[in-house]
Amino acid sequence: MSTLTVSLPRTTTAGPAPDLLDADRKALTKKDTAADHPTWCPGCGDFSVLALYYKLIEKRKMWHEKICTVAGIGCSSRFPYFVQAHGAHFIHGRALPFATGVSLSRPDLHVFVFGGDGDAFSIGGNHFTHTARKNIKLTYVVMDNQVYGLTKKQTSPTSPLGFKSKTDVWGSTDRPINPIKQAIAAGATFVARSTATNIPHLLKTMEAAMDHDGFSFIQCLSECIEFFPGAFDAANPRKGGAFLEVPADHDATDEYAAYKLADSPGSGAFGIFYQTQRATKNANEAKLIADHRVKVEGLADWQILQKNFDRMK
Ligand SMILES: Cc1ncc(C[n+]2csc(CCOP(=O)(O)OP(=O)(O)O)c2C)c(N)n1
Ligand code: SF4
Ligand SMILES: [Mg+2]
Repeated sequence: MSTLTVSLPRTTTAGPAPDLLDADRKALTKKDTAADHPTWCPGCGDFSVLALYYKLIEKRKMWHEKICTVAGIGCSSRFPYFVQAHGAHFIHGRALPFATGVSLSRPDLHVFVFGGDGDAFSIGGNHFTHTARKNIKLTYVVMDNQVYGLTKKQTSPTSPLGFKSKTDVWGSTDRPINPIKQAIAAGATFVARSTATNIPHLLKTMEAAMDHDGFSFIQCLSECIEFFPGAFDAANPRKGGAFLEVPADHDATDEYAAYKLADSPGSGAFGIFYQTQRATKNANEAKLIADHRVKVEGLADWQILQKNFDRMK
């Protein structure tokens, strides 16, 4: 079990003067948002995802005090350490409930969660389902390398059949999950796939995800060069593979069409499979609170509590 680490941004030259309007502030560059030197293996796919997060912060002019970067445990989940902004490196598989609390209590923040396939779909599988169905406003990028990297090669829920690892020395016999189908079935309102090897595609997908009002999920293929090299060569033109985009005529509002498209073999297609609008829990809760405030207007906090206790008698 890992301990919670919360990071706060250091003061930077790009920090706002108290009377400066957002429009007058200079976009944060990589220099302002990069923290510790990433400790990933040279060639790990996770480097690209981090570089694009810096880019996204700069391009979309997000400010330190408006970003929250959350992760669980794993190589990919080291992410918040490398970002100079508010964030937390939380318990294995529990990044989503932590981020849910942040998102519900601070609607003014951009909440991003990064993690691995084990973190998301094994130990954190239940939280993935419930965060999706509740439609919490946040962006979840799962850096899927189809293996447990940090703990040095165990089978993960996305490892292919026959994958040899420390937990399956003769090859995995368990059918892997399909994260896109899982997300659609759980009720996610934005479901996309991208890859760390296609920079423009991943940046575009991250932008679309952060603009979505609800739970946005990206399955981002990210190669573990150490324990599953070559896993995504079939989708990488530089390695002789083919990068297939979601067909232009795909109707992303059609849940069944999205599910069917996600059923394609191998790494499948890349792009937005499904996107719909449904009230977020953030909006539903905000309305509940506002409606209740009207009923208790003029009362002190202790009087509201007293009323509640009286009702329970
Ligand atoms: C409660 C708990 N159980 C198990 C572990 C050990 N553990 C740490 S990371 C990890 C899996 C990481 O795999 P993944 O989420 O795919 O991330 P990757 O390292 O591949 O990026 C496991 C099993 C832990 N830290 N805490
Ligand atoms: S073990 Fe794999 S996932 Fe972890 S840093 Fe190295 S290449 Fe990346
Ligand atoms: Mg992994």
